Amino acid sequence: MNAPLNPTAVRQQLYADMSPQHLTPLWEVLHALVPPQPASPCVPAHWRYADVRPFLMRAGEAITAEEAVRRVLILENPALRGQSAVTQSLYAGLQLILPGEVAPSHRHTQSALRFIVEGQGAYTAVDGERTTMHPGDFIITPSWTWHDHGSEADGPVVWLDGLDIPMVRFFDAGFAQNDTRKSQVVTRAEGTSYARYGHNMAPVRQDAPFGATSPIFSYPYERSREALEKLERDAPVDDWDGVKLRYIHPLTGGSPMPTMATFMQRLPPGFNGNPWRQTDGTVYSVVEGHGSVFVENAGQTQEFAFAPRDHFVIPSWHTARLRSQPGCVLFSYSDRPVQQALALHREERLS
Ligand code: 1HN
Repeated sequence: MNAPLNPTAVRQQLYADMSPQHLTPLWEVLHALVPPQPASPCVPAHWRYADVRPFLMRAGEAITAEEAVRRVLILENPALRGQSAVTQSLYAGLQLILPGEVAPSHRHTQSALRFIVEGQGAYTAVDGERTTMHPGDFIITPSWTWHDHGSEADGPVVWLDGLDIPMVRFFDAGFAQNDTRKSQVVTRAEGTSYARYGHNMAPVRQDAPFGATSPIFSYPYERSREALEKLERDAPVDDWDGVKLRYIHPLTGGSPMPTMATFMQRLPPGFNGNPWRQTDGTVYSVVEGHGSVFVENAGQTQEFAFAPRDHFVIPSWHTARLRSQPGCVLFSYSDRPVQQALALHREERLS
């Protein structure tokens, strides 16, 4: 007579026998597949500029921009090492260009944003138009547009690159090409796009030249700063965000890129914000001032005390709050437009 059947043994035998057919029982993984709420594998992380900058400068001695194609130190989420990802959907890196260097022209379907962190006088060229970089400027490279960078500055220029690389990889939808030219031929005067699209006006007979991506390549910090300062003085301050605005595609009012939303906010002096959580994991670049972000997940709270040019990431559905004694300015980006298009985005404001 056979021994009585033990259900665990029966199941283990079933799994082992069907495994060669690439079959797996759902009931063993169901809970992890549809968690009651987001359970991001990402962790909160903080990159102090004082710690990162020496490595950027060493990279500047170790390799030229041209050899590297893009001389970038990737900000990898500590829980996603090796994946070139700061969240599950987003990439972040700090790029260095030195006087006289060129980062050669290429194009890809991944969209990129540049947020200028240090130095000025470098340029990026997009579709034949150059834009000079200044700290705090937010610059766009639309999907599938030729772009190269160069520097006629007298010192190092560093910017944050934000790309949708993990998202495009997820969809297996990426294409890329190198240009035959090192630098693009300039075909339009600097500032043309901003004059056309950056003044609450638009051409009378012309469609959006980059479709879903904003035709404004560069959103100057001067303008954003001015708006936030005025609102901080003259309008109510939000208890969660301080004074916060989103950047827009001027012809649609939507996000400047189809895959990424960008924001700039000012926390007034003495700001002690309420906590919130949202499904879009968000990367921050500290523009001015000092402060702290408190990030809580599963009962654990971490504090990151930040300074200008620092970067930090708040993963999906982690509860966060911001505090600043002297006041500060923060730039941030996330995959919110994608989540909104898919009707997945959720935000909860707590008190
Ligand atoms: C890229 O093209 C740039 O153009 C920066 O500056 C970072 C990371 C991965 C793939 C392409 C750039 C990038 C990148």
